[in-house]
Amino acid sequence: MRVHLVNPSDLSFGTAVITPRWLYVLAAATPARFGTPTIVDETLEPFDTSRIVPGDIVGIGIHTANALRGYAVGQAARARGAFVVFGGIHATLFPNEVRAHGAAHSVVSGDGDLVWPLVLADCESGAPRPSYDGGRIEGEALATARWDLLPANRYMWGSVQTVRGCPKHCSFCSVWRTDGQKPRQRRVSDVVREAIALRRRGFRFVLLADDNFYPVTAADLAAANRRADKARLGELTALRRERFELMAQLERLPDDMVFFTQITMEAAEDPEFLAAMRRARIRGALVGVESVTPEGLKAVHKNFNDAGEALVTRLQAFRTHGVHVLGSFIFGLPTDTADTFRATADLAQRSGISFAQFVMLTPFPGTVDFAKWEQQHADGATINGVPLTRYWLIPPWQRPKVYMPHPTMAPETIRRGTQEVWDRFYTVSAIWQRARCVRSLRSRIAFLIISKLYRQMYANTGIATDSARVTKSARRARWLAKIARRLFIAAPMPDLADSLAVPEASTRRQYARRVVS
Ligand code: B12
Ligand code: SF4
Repeated sequence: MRVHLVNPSDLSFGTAVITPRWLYVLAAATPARFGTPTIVDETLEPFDTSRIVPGDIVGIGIHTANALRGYAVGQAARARGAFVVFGGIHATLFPNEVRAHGAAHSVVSGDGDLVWPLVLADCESGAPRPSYDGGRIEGEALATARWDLLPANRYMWGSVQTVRGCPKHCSFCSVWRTDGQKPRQRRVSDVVREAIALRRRGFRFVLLADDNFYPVTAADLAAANRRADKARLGELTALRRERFELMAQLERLPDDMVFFTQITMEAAEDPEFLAAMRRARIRGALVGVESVTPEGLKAVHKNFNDAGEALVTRLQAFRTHGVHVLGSFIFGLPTDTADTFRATADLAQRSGISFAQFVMLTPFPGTVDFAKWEQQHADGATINGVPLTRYWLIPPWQRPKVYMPHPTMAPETIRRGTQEVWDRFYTVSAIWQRARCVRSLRSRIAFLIISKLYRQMYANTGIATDSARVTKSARRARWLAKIARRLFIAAPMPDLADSLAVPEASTRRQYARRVVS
């Protein structure tokens, strides 16, 4: 009885940028008696189902974008006599669909870390249950990934989660609903131990795969401080203190290590936090800018962001503190007009951000936007018999690119406008100008290659929908990735000591003297 863990993907590049974390977390949660799981990341190569023998267990993790491929894997695995178990955000949201389309014996909702051994034991005894609730477990219980199972020379960046959950409630995002609004921070020493394990294998770059690295803002603390009951203030201060503790420990790691995270723009108002990020070598952060206008921000329930010139100032604050910003912008908001594309491109260019992504508003299940959109389409519009409200079940090449009806713009106008902004932001001359943020010629060339790779892999605006274009685009991305890998991977440090992960209490005291006010 072998355990296979499969990360589904329609496209396989042979190489990938970031390690899919859930595979290595579930591998860690697999009890030793089941042997070492076979890990299959289809972004590298397709799953060879002939390796399955009857009685094996196939665990498949899906989000909305790869659900359909996951279902095909599930059906193939069941046909070969395996127990098929699904988990991940999409399985959590649509367990019945997963059973119907993915041939699942079992669907696990929520966090898999603690429930996975139980699922395996039930499969072993031949009686898996249809559903398991993994719940939202505390930060300390989140498993430490098994990086010893990583294949050599395939990925460029490791991924380590430091906190799960986000207190905000953006209308286009499902995280606060699935992972919850309470930040669940992992033990600092667990996080650092993972970073050490990755550096031992030559990984210098690590994505802190968090929902929001800055869950307690300066404004939250000030508001809690105004309350007569100081209990909340105590809780928030402790959470903040742990963030600083973590950053103080990251600072002690080999100084060629670089981290990247996701954060809200509010961190720009917190120079103490930004300074700690810089010391910890958190050199980059994805910041959800979303819209450059106040109306747009209101539409996505993101009033805590700034617009216009105040936005430029906030974004520049990151840069001043040595944190490169990957700005994330959304097009197709009801308040957008034909001018929004140009205004956004201009602002992105002059705000000092290093990278940007421009996504088209997509109703992801589990979000406020999805619920509204689903109601609007309750009339039953279909594509090849599949309801539009279940668009992820439509094969990718037939899927529309824009779903949300816009009051003034046609879908093609939004798609084309978005594509043009990507093209404009990533011309060689624009990238070269931005590359001045790094010093040496080598670093500037690296910046150019990374920018082009990013553009190639993530500008998913629908232009590359026919298979010839997809193949060409994949070939180019693979070629760029080969060059980029050399920039990211360093000589392994097998002797790096675990003792770099200092037990929390000691740093907490040092830190308390130094930082928290
Ligand atoms: C890191 C990340 C990325 C990285 C992924 C890198 C990589 N190779 O993994 C990058 C930046 C590339 C990325 C891209 C995108 N992402 Co993303 N990403 C994340 C993020 C922040 C963390 C994911 C992670 O590693 N979590 C840590 C692991 C351990 O947690 P987990 O995956 O949830 O797994 C746990 C459980 O779900 C469960 N589980 C998972 N699988 C399985 C399987 C089995 C069998 C079992 C039992 C349990 C189980 O157990 C695990 C351990 O507890 C999540 C936010 C989030 N909260 O998930 C968004 C998130 C997954 N991304 C999202 C989106 C929308 C995207 C993009 C579409 C964005 C875009 N517009 O381009 C693209 C899609 C790329 C693609 N085509 O696949 C959405 C997905 C929404 C949805 N309904 O599907 C999320 C939830 C963020 C959000 N704001 O809503 N992303
Ligand atoms: S978009 Fe970011 S800030 Fe908003 S709820 Fe999601 S994770 Fe939190």
